[in-house]
Amino acid sequence: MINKVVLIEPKSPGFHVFSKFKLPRLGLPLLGALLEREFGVEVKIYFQEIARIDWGEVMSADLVGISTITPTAPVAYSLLDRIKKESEIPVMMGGPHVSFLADEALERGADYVFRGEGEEALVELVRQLNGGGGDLSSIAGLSYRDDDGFHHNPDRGRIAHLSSLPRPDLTLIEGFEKLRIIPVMTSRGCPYDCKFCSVTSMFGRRYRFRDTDDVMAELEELTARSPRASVFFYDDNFTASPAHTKELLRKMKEKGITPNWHAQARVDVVEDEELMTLMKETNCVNLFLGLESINPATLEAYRKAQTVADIERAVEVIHKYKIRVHGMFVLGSDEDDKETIRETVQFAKRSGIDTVQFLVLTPLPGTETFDELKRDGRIFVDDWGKFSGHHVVFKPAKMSPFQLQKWSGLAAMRKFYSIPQCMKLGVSFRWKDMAIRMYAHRTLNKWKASNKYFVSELKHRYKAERQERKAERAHRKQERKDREVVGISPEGTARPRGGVHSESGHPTSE
Ligand code: B12
Ligand code: SF4
Repeated sequence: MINKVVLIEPKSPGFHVFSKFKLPRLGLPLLGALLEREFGVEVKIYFQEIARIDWGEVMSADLVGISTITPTAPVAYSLLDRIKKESEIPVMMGGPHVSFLADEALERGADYVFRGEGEEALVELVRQLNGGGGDLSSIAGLSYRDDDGFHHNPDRGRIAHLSSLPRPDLTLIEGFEKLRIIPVMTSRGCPYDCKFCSVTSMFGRRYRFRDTDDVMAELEELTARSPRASVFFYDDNFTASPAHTKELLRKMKEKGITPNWHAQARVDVVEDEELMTLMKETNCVNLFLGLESINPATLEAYRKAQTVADIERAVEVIHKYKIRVHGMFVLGSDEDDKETIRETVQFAKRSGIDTVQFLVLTPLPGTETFDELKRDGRIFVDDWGKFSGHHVVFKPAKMSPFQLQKWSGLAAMRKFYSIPQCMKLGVSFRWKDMAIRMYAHRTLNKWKASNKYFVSELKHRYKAERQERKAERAHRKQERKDREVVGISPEGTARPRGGVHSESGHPTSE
């Protein structure tokens, strides 16, 4: 009988620019609320970023669940190892990493892996574990192990009515009072299809939203409990249905529930003036925009469905409404080189974007980018902890991994968050912006210090590959000369002199 369930969201492996803001994903608080509602079980959630795991609690649970995204997978597996070594408690895993790599999680020792949305499958599993009858093979979306090996049941359809679910219960998280930003999610899915993003394979392209009254009830409750906290709408594209978003914002305005709020949106948000006005009136402080690049070929390669002109206009219009812009860029497409990266960084500095995130293109399981780079043998790092958007883990087309690391990601952010840039803001009395940039500057220094080894490895590899190429060129030149001397044409059948193939595929010099 399942009486107690412990759920864990593992810690990030390193620093990122917004490490300071502790934000849990909503999956576990939602699943916890559901388990309480359906089975009346005791649920405890550990979000490792804000609370240490109490191992006494874990070891006294009847079922443990671990949620993981790709960069947190190594920590997730080490937690799994410990539970498996010290107990016989069944462990289940879920989240966007294991959803696409269920075999990996089963091999590491997980008993159950939930692929995709976990709510309905979890209820079915607990019902069976409680002796409710049925067979594990009937639970769609579940992968599991038994004496016959690993089993992957067929995929499960996505939840049609999000408002049939309970509201995520943040109070189940140990130390929830420390959360200064409250997450709320009003929808799932995204109608777009960006090549590097796993949202659509996880939550679908059909945009599903919760009933507005359901969201309002949640906002009312959360803002009453934490009147000074701001709200972060986690929706991947908060304004994908402008009519629906406006309905919610009108209700917030009518009821006077207008905490400071932040959301993720696309550049097309500025096409609707009424929407922009309502956003401002309800206290939208910050919009997180997936700008990605100002290289048109890269935007096309990512299938971003936006132009550089759209980006410029969006930043200008949003600023007119006195809303801040957090620009998120992804550098390193097969169309990017040193120049396009430099131009993108220059654009960010020039355009007046308030804060930025320059991520390195990262092949995340479940994306076309991952499938393509893996198929072509271009992924050369196997530590999932490095798949954080801050490390180069694949071979770019127009530069070496070291060059991409050097020019983009944190290096690009260091330019944006440089001391002179901070001083500039200070001189124009933009104290808040200055403080954020100073903080980001310090975090970047910490990142640099803790990733010295990774970067120097890339550098040595780059040097070695450059030397190999140089030697190869010299070797070819010599070969041409030799042919000329003995009178063989370049197309002739001279004995090949290729050396041992290096990992990069370039023959090494003999
Ligand atoms: C909010 C958010 C953030 C926040 C907080 C993140 C955090 N705590 O990790 C911030 C802004 C800090 C952030 C940062 C990053 N994020 Co983010 N983020 C999100 C976002 C928009 C919402 C998360 C959420 O609450 N989802 C809603 C809940 C309901 O879904 P869920 O938690 O996945 O749970 C469901 C299922 O997965 C499953 N499930 C999950 N766990 C479990 C466990 C069990 C036991 C069971 C049964 C089921 C189950 O059931 C749940 C209910 O259906 C998602 C996109 C998305 N739509 O999910 C991206 C997303 C999670 N982020 C992503 C990425 C890549 C990042 C960054 C690496 C990017 C970066 N460098 O900035 C960082 C890494 C942060 C870190 N922890 O190391 C990717 C992860 C993909 C992957 N394979 O790793 C996502 C999916 C977006 C994408 N583009 O693909 N992120
Ligand atoms: S990157 Fe944003 S717009 Fe593109 S598919 Fe993902 S969530 Fe949608």
